[in-house]
Amino acid sequence: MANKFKPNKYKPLKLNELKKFIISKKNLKKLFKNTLDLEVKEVGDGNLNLVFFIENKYNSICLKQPLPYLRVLKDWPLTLKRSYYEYEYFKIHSKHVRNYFPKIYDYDEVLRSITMQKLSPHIIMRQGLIKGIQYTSFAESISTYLAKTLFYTSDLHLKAASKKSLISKFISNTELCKITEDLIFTDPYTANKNNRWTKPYLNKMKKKIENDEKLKIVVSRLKLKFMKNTDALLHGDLHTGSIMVTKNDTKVIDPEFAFYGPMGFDTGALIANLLMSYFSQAGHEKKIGDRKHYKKWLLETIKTIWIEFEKKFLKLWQTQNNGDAYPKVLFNNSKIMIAEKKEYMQNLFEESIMFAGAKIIRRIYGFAHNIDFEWIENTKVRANCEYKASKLAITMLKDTHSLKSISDLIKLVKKNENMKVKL
Ligand code: SR1
Ligand code: MG
Repeated sequence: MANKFKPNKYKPLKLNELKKFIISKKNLKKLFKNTLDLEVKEVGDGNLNLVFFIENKYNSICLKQPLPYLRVLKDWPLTLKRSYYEYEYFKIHSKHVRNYFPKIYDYDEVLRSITMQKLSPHIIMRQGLIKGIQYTSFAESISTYLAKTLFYTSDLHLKAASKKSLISKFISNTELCKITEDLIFTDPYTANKNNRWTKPYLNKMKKKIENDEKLKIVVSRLKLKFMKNTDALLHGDLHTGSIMVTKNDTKVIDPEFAFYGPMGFDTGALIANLLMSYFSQAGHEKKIGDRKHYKKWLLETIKTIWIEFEKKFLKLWQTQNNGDAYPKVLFNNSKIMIAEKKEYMQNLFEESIMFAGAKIIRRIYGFAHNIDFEWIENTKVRANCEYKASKLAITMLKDTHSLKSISDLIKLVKKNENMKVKL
């Protein structure tokens, strides 16, 4: 049986071929002392890929394989090359944030599969948040992750030629970027057939969004930013379903949307998803008010993430500023440079807030929704939560300048949570 399984062209792996695949690859076979008792199962429940677990008593690994279409919508074709971008993202950022990734064991260029450590006892963060679990080390970890991944791949750290060569590696991830361009920045603002929302309660709000010309201009400017900015190598889909956690460990997964883009898109994705978790809590309470402390923790977490991210990013800028942007030869921590850095972070904050707003709208009125809201069975309660989140998102997009700091955002979040909603 050994080494017989060497396909020379792509095909989706079947459960009964997995063992043969593992055994055919030395680097994978050696992970298990004995391959006779390998157990395999398919566990994928995301929108895009096949995911398998392969284990015995010595080890457990996870194999992710793209399909040439969306797993959840088979008539939507999608490039297989997305796993290459995922693998490259892991490889490039491993230099600085290896601890925040699962161990990667193999990339198969034919089957396009990535085989990695099976994370255990980690769970998908979104599910933990729905259960009301506090992840007290998360803010510390993810702020480091964001500061390092964004800073080290930016012009502040890299020489222009190195950065351009990285850009060229990811420049063709156009199909995945197009999903984002359509699903986040266009479809929710129009009457697209893929959209859905909690009917009938949010019908009026959906119409309002479609008819709001200012909102559509703001979102279109944001889309342009997404398409043309090349600040740093982004994860591209950094929501709480792309993060696995235990109480004291954080791992980032699923970077197949990776591309060079505006930094605020990654920071914004995270903020948006924590905010949606916050607004969904009322729908997961067993009795009124029993998530009060949890909600407080969520807001503190959002605040700490931003404050720590800013601190860590600025520290890197001070100590690792080897890039061609703001060359050291011109500035030596001068007053004007300190002011410039402050302005840079302020712009990044506002950009993050705006991307976060767009991310919230897409998950309530677009194609792909979040289980934070979806798992609230009572549709009126769900719509109530979603309405408050939408109102916040619209302010974040249209009135960004009124939010000068993360504390301003938190204040507004609390105000929206307490608003009386008539649906
Ligand atoms: C068509 S794929 C829908 C969404 O799933 C991924 O997680 C991305 O967020 C994408 O937009
Ligand atoms: Mg994903």
